[in-house]
Amino acid sequence: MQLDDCPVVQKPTPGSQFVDHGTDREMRWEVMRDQGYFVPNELFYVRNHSPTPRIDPATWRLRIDGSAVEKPTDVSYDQIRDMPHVTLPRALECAGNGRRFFGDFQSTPISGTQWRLGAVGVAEWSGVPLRDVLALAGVQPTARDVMIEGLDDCRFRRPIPIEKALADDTLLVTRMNGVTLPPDHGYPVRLLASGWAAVSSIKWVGRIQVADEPLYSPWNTEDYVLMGDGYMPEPPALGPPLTSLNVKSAIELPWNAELAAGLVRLTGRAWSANGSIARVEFSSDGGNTWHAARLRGPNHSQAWACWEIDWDATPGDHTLHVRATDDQGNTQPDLARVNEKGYLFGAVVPHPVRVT
Ligand SMILES: Nc1nc2c(c(=O)[nH]1)N[C@H]1C(S)=C(S)[C@@H](COP(=O)(O)O)O[C@H]1N2
Ligand SMILES: [Mo]
Repeated sequence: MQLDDCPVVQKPTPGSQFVDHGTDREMRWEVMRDQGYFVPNELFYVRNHSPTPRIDPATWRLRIDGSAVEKPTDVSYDQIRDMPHVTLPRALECAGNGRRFFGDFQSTPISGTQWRLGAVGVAEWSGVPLRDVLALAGVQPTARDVMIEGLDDCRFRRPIPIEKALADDTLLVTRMNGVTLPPDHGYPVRLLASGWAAVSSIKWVGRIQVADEPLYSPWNTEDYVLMGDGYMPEPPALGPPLTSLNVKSAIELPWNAELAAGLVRLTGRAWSANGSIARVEFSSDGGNTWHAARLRGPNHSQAWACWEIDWDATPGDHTLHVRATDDQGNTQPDLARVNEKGYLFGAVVPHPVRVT
């Protein structure tokens, strides 16, 4: 097969907007500077374990089966589209976002996609609560785990506990930012597991298995589990499977940005998987003194808040630090806790700039 016939990612991802990590495309944070609250679909990061599949919605079916359904059921795209939808602003963030910094700033480099902070985005997701779709097959009270399976080549799949599957804000999504879900983001239907690492938000869903026993896949036993210092194995999983994410922030500037001396308006965003943002602080002296940034616009829980601050930039090389705190009292630490796969880098990130 020609490479052109089977691009990993279908949408254009020019180098001015994305960092190409092979199977993955990282959003360059500077592209968000003049954007509104949501990341436009064209600019949204992509994380693919195998190439974006082409799926015909006319023949697509969602298969719901397993030991805890009353009757195995096939659901069509039209059926899902006709069900009542809800729309939620939510961040989607890769668990490995920031992995590169374990090496860059903590001397513990970890293999895997070397993201800086661009494996995150906020969109307005419209979908049907998963529980309403599961109800078509009848869920028994003994249900325990729900495996969501994708139709990509690797059949990417990962189970979620029944409580998460039945939550108000766990959706089978058909629309992203007001338009039909784009192919790279899971067309025709993807899961949105609000507040959880995006690995649980399975794209191109084709099968959902509801079982009355624990379910396993490589992606909750070997990958997307926390391993190493202090994390205990949970057999057959090598460590606790990832669920919720942490609080983070980013500056809407290129890495090693070149700035003109004088008053500079710095902008960025801060986000938390566990609430809304309470405050954002800025330091240009290595964290000795911190200054409050202003929050602007919406500040939705489990999405993000835009911030800005004016900085009097003097010629030379500088390191800028931003530290976010959420309304649950979680603050970005100075160091991230190391784990073997490099997930959950939530520490304050030293962002280098040059002022001339
Ligand atoms: N079917 C399928 N779903 C998937 C993946 C995948 O490779 N295949 N990647 C997961 C991971 S690790 C992430 S971070 C998000 C990325 O979603 P996006 O590409 O829409 O940004 O999708 C998740 N869902
Ligand atoms: Mo991810």
